[in-house]
Amino acid sequence: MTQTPVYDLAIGDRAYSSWSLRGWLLFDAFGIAVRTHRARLYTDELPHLLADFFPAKTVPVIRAPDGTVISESLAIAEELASRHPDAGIWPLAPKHRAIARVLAAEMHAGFTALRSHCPMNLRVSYTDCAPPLGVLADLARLEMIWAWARRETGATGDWLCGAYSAADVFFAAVASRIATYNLPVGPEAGAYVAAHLAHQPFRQWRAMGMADGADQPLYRRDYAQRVWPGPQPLAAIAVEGTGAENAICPYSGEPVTHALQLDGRRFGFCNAFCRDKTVADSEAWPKFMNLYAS
Ligand SMILES: N[C@@H](CCC(=O)N[C@@H](CS)C(=O)NCC(=O)O)C(=O)O
Repeated sequence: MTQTPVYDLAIGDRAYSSWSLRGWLLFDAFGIAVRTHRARLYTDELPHLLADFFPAKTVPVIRAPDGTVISESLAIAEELASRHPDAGIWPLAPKHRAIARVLAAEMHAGFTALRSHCPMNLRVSYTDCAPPLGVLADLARLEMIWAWARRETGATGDWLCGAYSAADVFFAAVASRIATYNLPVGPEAGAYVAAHLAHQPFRQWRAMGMADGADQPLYRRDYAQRVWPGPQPLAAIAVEGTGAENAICPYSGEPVTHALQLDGRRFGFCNAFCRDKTVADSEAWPKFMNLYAS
């Protein structure tokens, strides 16, 4: 039996690595199969993993099925779009595609005040982070180019250039920062942020980020906290033992080794990570929700 060739993708901690989020969305949101390899940032794990992806020095980096190594998120977007022209990574209409490229490129190169004052942290949401003028200027610029993109492309739905595209991929981590740091934006930008927080691939990444290792102390801020402004998770909790309604894991089909409890029912999984990502946001996972509905 021939197997579908699969890409390899190296990423950092899902809760904190905003560029890794972009790399992963470029596969997941466009239905391109990928095998993910995760290393913890600021440890030897990262150079160790990157040794397999020479000469990359940062994540994300991918290895294509033909062996080519591609680093830099923008290059990954372009290369995947060339290799998968039907995936819809860029809009089809030339003008819309050009606008989406402008947006992604400006994000890739800029917004340094926002990026340094508000590093991505998907595990918390603060009431206020006292944004300095540079951050407010970055927000004003974002609102301006988002509105420009919608005007020029006639986009009236959730996304900037019509259907979800690489332009939106590049702003997913910006949306998360606006949510985490409760940054002041107008209603149109607020709706765009809400669309990202509700987008299933983003919810899945965030759920995995909640389960993906210990907190990184570097990202800790002592601001007052509020409830995450995106969709609220169902009240699932991790429980001891392997007793569950299902004998096999809804994701892998392997025997159950870990369990969660939801609405007084127990469901099982074949490893702690898949159990914990489901606890973090059960509704993000259709295979689990099918089991829950059965
Ligand atoms: N310009 C790069 C940025 C990648 C980047 O800075 N990645 C961070 C993680 S979010 C990283 O690998 N940091 C580890 C390091 O710099 O040693 C891209 O677009 O992919």
